[in-house]
Amino acid sequence: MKFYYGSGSPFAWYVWLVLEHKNLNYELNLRSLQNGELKKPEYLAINPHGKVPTLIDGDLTLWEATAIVEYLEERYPQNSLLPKDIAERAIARRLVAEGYSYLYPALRRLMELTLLRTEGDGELAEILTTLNCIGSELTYFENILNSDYFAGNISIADFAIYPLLALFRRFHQRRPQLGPSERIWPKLNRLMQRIEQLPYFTKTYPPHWKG
Ligand SMILES: N[C@@H](CCC(=O)N[C@@H](CS)C(=O)NCC(=O)O)C(=O)O
Repeated sequence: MKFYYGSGSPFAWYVWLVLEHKNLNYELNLRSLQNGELKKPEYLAINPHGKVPTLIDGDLTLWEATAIVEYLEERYPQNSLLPKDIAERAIARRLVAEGYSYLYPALRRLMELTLLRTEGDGELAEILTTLNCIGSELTYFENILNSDYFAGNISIADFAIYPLLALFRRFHQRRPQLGPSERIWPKLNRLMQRIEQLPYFTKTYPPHWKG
């Protein structure tokens, strides 16, 4: 398998954690999110949207993180990341959708207003509104996290949501004046620690976040 990812991309990180959890062999291909290489014909030939992640497995070239993870789960059922119970599986999938439909767009906006800019942050009022919106989403996830993981055992929900939480923590590390996050969402913080203790976690850490 060939796995194309970008450093710090939450969608790619999700797939990467799943590949590792399932103990699969893959070739890692790092692509820059900034220098335009994702929009070159060579890359567009494998992913018409010019985005990461992309997975190539034999004759199949697949993009869209959730589709890739569903494929991996069906094709390589070992170390399953979906609960056995049908209702619980639905809830795990719902959590992934909620993370990507509500939390991610707000995080993306926050990044556009701050870390992705080359010359100074955007309007403070808009940053604070966006932080508020992220805060509501995190409180929602905090309130429904009632065991070690979101859906009982470790599942797709934890691996989809963890990179979003890590992105938010990184924002606070880079902009400490805008307030810490750990105190406010203690259960989410413990979930992060659990994921970070997984034996393969360090391997998946975004290269440009190291050091
Ligand atoms: N819906 C896609 C989203 C992928 C996505 O937005 N990837 C971003 C990185 S987080 C990307 O490749 N951005 C580069 C670009 O748009 O040029 C998925 O689930 O895979």
